[in-house]
Amino acid sequence: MITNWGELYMINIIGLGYIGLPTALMFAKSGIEVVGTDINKNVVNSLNEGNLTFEEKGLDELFNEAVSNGIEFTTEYRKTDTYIIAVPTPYDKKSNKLDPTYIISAVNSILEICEKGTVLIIESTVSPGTIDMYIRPEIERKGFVIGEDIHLAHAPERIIPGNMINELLRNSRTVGTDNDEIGQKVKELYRNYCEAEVVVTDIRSAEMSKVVENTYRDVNIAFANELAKICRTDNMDVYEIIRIANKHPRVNILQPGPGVGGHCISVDPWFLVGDYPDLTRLILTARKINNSMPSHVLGRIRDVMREHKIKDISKVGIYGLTYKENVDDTRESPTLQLLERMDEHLAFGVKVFDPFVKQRIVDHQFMNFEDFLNEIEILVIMVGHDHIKENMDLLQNKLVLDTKNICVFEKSYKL
Ligand code: SAJ
Repeated sequence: MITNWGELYMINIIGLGYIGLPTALMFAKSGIEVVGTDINKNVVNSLNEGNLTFEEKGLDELFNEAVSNGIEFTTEYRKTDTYIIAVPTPYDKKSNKLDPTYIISAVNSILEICEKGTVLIIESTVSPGTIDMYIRPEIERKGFVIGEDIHLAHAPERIIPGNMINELLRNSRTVGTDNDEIGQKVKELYRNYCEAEVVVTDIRSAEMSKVVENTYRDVNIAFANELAKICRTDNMDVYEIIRIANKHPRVNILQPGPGVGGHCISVDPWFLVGDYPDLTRLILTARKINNSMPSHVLGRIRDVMREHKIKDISKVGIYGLTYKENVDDTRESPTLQLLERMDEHLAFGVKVFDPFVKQRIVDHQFMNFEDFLNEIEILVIMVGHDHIKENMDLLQNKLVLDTKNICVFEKSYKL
């Protein structure tokens, strides 16, 4: 394939996690030569042995197609004309600021081997201004001229775990660059698999719009969670109220739940709070409301125990350890936060089960659903996996606290 910045003979994708891997597979499936690089040997070995490192609908088939198209996985960086960086961007919980260490390190490794004319695309989510503040100086310090030797682009991903492959194909995406010419070229690159609109803008707008999208969702969920608390005090049905309100053509309230987890929505708003502390009262309050939900669930567990005179916490079973349904990712999971709160209140001994989590990560975690059910009287649904929806009949003789509003029994307790 020929691109206008030269002959594209290969893309080197740096970081083979939740974003980098599916993206690498999509490019490989489209016929481009792809090398996937990750510093973690275990990840690379596992992929080379044909084993995926996380579960995702449709990923197996995509992986097989990419492998038959010759995708390579390695711990090394490769000399090529196009790099896509998809490494983690954690945030510092004290300063609420983004920690750019992994991106800087990836950029430096690329600069050691790349030639003039290289296009360097950052897909990792970054706070607005990160590329100006950390990435440009790093490139210039090494003697490269941006816009001549290195072309920079920010193309934040938008895919949602659980529906990644479909969204890679069909979600519109954003490409931020310094000039429209490179923007159009990067757009053409993504057109190899992306069927939707690709909007070209400047780098700062691309950075900001990505963070804004996730912050918008966090604020909307916080509104739903606040409504859930209001409705609880006066025994109103929050789900019915949201359902009716959403019939209004200009209202679209999301669903309340046990908290907001994952590495995106529960993290990105903090970037704005960290960088604009005096201007983010709404965003900070939303974060606090969502973070308060595991404690609200704990209060509801106590209500159910009190009503049924159950004193022994080991009769309580928590269903779901992942941050949301039908994924195996437990990062920032509301259940882990709930278990922490329980520990703080000396409520040890609660039982836990999640069909997606195959390793033991907490105390009293069961690997078999029926054994788990046999031990408990109160079941707390924290995650709405299809598995629990398909096994509702096994819950008939349990007290169910359903924080996801999926349980069909009339007697179930809600948030
Ligand atoms: N949640 C609710 N109520 C809702 C929806 C979600 O409580 O109505 C909770 C979920 O249970 C979960 C958390 O919010 O704990 C986040 O889940 P999610 O499904 O809303 O989003 P993520 O974090 O899996 O993916 C988000 C997506 N962003 C938006 O929808 C704006 C995705 O498109 C992004 O690509 C992704 O973040 C990312 O990587 O930034």
